[in-house]
Amino acid sequence: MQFYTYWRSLAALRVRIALNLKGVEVEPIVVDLAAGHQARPEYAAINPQMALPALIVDAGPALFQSMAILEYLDETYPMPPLLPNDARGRARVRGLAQIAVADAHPLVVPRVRTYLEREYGLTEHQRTLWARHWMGEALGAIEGHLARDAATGQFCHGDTVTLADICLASQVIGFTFFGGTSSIYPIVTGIFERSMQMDAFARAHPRLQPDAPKATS
Ligand SMILES: N[C@@H](CCC(=O)N[C@@H](CS)C(=O)NCC(=O)O)C(=O)O
Repeated sequence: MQFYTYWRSLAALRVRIALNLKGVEVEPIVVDLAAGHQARPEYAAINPQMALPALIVDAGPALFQSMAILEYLDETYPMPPLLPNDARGRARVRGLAQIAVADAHPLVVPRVRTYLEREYGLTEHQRTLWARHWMGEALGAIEGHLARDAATGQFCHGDTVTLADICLASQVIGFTFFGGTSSIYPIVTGIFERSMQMDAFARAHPRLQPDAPKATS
């Protein structure tokens, strides 16, 4: 399987965590989003949306959209399961995940930040405030749902990892990219820290990817 990825991509991060949890080996192919390489014809031919991630299975066409890829992986590599076995539980897990993936993340992707700059002249600082605002709103909403529901356990839904924890991790890490501090969301923070103690999450961290810029002291 070829996995089109970039260190800073939150959507690719979600898939990386799932691949690690399932023990699935892939061949990573880096598409440099900062350099705009997602718009190159060779990548547009793989994913006409010109967004990461994409996963080529059995010679393609590529799978696209991180949630669709996560569910594909869960169906084809059932252990460990990433969705509860009851309909209500699955609806809750998907609901929590979608607050991050469907509501917040789309507002902060490079093409939206570029549009805000090009069409409205927003400075980098203003674009960062925009992104931090929407990422924080989502974390606040997730915190509210986690706080009020007895189904919350060591993780978002009970005591085992689900899709919701994967999306929560990408949301928290993304928030920090824009200068946010997630400690004001204590339940979210507890679940994030427990998740990051797991090897599958820790290894997937953007800063640990081979294409990430080297840390400067
Ligand atoms: N909803 C999509 C988001 C895909 C997406 O926008 N990915 C970002 C990186 S996290 C991207 O490649 N953006 C390219 C751009 O905005 O130009 C998913 O979850 O896969």
